[in-house]
Amino acid sequence: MAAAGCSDGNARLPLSLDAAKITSLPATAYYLPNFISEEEERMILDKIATAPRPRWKQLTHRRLQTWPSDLVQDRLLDAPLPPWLETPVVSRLLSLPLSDDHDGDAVRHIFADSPHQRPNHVLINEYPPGIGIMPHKDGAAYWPVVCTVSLGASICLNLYRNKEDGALDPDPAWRIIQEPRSLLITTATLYTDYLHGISDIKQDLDLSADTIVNWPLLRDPEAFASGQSVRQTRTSLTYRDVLKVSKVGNRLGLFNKR
Ligand SMILES: O=C(O)CCC(=O)C(=O)O
Repeated sequence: MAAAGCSDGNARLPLSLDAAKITSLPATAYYLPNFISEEEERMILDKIATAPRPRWKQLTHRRLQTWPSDLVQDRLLDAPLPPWLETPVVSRLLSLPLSDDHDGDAVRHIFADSPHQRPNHVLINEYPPGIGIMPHKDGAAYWPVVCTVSLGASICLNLYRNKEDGALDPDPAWRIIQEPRSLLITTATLYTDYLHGISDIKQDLDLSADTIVNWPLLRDPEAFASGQSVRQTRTSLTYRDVLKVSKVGNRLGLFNKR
């Protein structure tokens, strides 16, 4: 992957997202293995760990934080993200051109066409070994671009499709390895037509260039050469643009569309 000059420790950004495209998928997705540095990863994990306890929502096997807040009827109450979720991730996302040929024009980034031209919401999911997330779609609350930064450990994300009768095909159509410090961007029909999920297993298996669509883009494919990867706790940040945002002043009068 062509790397632009980047002075952020061991983060390495391509010149544009073109170079990071996962070419064997039916719609646009990008994988950037070195999106943040180890130091940035440590800083973000530390902020997550020291967030006030009520920030955590405990599910049966997994816990999550929602920033700046939960959605209410698919609406977000207008509030900034905390600085540690803005920098470096959002600033870096907005600095990355979609394509090499922008010819001196303003950089068109991945959120250029979204309502707020930037992500305004972050879900933080923590996955202990053996725990995943059921196949699902993210629904109508968001612009159909999801930017996922992985922290702490690798995990395999599965993309699923429905069969002709509408039932979920339990065999993943595609599998994507997400290494720590990587960025995965999924868009378009990958958002609207396909489901995504993570298996509840302690080891990801059958990993190879034939089974993993982003194999050519991995930072360290050698780490998966045995075909197996033992899970450790992995934390993900998913950045999205919530379509409907309400101003605080309209909280009770619900809701001023922006
Ligand atoms: O942790 C991930 O990579 C996936 C998270 C996810 O599926 C979601 O937030 O909807």
